[in-house]
Amino acid sequence: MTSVSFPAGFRFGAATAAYQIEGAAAEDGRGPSIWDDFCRVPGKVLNGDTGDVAVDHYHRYREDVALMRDLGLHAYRFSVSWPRVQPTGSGKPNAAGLDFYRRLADELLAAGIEPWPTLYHWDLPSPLEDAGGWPERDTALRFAEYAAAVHDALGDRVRHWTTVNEPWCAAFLGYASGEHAPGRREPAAALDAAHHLMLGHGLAVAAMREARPDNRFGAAVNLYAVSAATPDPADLDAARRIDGMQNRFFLDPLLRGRYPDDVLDDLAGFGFDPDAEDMAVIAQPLDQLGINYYTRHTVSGLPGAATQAASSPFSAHSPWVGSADVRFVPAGRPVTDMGWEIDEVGLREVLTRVHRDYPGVPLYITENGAGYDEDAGPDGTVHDTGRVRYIEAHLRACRDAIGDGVPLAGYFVWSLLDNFEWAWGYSKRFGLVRVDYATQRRTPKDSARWYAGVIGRGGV
Ligand code: IFM
Repeated sequence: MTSVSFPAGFRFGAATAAYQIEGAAAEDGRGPSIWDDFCRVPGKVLNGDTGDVAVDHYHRYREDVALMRDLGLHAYRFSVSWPRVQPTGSGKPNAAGLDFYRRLADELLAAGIEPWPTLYHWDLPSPLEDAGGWPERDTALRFAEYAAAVHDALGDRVRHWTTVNEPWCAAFLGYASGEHAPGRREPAAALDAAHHLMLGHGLAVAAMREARPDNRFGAAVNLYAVSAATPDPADLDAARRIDGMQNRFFLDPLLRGRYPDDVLDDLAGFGFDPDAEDMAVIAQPLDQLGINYYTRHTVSGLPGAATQAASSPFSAHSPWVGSADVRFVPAGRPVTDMGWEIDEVGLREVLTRVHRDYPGVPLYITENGAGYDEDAGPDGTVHDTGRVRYIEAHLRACRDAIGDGVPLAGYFVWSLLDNFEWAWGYSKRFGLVRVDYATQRRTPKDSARWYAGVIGRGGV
């Protein structure tokens, strides 16, 4: 294979999220979140796992930053736990919570690593869910206040801000299929949740930008390549619908200030009637758009089509509001342990499509990586060739997209560390670094050493 280099200034990083790694669930004033509650409902998370301890990053963040420095990471994407900063979801911030993120940011900066916080990676404070959660407009207002408080504390040392992570998951897995917290199965409420997540994003960007116009603001959306299983009109329409709900339902409001007409037509009957005045708020100019990419959806609208294995252990209900009858069809590519087909061509496709249809925004891959449950040797080493192959192929696709003219400025591996994989508990491992959950011992996998080489050379 030929070697490829990335342009000077391209940022290589790795990503995590608070509930998945921090632990310390009841320390220093942290309040409960919907994930703390959800994990306690029997049958919601595999093996009854919880994020109570996770990988204890709250206490081991110095060791983890040292690992990042050894890898040569340019940037580290982490999320801020809302209930650590505002234990009840509103009101005066908890000083101990803000202090943790200040210490983390300072440790990163001292190691020469840029901190990239995300303000919402799914851990809504429980009292806000008790008041109705994301389907309630007030949650968006509370989110903007919380964002402003974190930004006020860290805006002097943190330049790149991501508001919400994967609003599709938060809205549709959380409120339509119920596979994720808070576990509700109310399709119409899920649509309102999605709208309010984007409204919260817009309000937060406006507030933070007013305080520090020189900071950079964006959101992170999970985008998929979408293909029709066959040229049959029913399959082509299924692809339009899934692309509509997964990709355009978020990209159009964020970058064009409106929902796609065909998607609104598909949703007739769900009472989705977003406030027209919200659209300009949602469409704040973005300094960066984060794209999380893992796989392609191949879909069919034909009743007899084969269906792919479920992507969550508890996915009996559909997250596809308005398209529950669409089938997800195996296309025969190799899969990771998540059952997700490996398709790096889809990443190039997504990047060139976003650049073509929504031009002018610097793009970052804010997540990409592979879940494999590899065996560790007695010394903790893991020869994770599958992960190396996955990341290398996707990095090459990124470089191809840059060659196509896409303004892609950075790439973050998901994830730095093995961690709590939501409904799958600790059964799926995405880390560059192996964590022995019994001892919390960290051991860089082969992929970590390989990625360090990529960063050192500026290419693969
Ligand atoms: O672990 C998750 C992350 O929290 C959000 N994006 C996808 C990852 C892998 O499922």
